[in-house]
Amino acid sequence: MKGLKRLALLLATAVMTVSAVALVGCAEKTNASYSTGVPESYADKVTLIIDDLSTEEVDAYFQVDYAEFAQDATAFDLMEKLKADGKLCFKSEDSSYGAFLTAAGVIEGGEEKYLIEADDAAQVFIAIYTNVEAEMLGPNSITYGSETVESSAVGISQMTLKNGAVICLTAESWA
Ligand SMILES: [Ca+2]
Repeated sequence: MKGLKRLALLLATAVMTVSAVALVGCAEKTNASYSTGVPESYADKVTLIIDDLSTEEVDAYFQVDYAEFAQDATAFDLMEKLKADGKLCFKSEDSSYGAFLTAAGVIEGGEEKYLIEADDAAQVFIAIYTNVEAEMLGPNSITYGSETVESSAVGISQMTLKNGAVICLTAESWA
């Protein structure tokens, strides 16, 4: 009887050890806070894309359920949520028309990794695109799978969201 109890205890310890290893393995797999390429679907989601246009693929995208946002939520609320969730990093300055983005990137291995950055000396700024009709300005557009985004007519703090919204950030030169 005593022997059996000890065996049961040993087994339980072994199972716990295996579980702990499995959890660590899982955490490592989901370490990336973002995806690359074009999303399979935009339905019922709000998508934020960061695309360095000098590389062919979409460098990072994030998707959040549309249901998580209030009706009057802005694209900046989306960015703040992703930042609070430890997935996105960005730099912004306050301006008279709300936040002015100067850099955006991902969190990788707990570190901030900026993918696009504004650079006044090089005349590079963060350009913002959207597929929300109210703010689509054109004529610049980029197509990501089934969705086409156009230059936003307003700043990130004034941009609205919708079910299936795609907000895209790139770095572009005004020169
Ligand atoms: Ca790219």
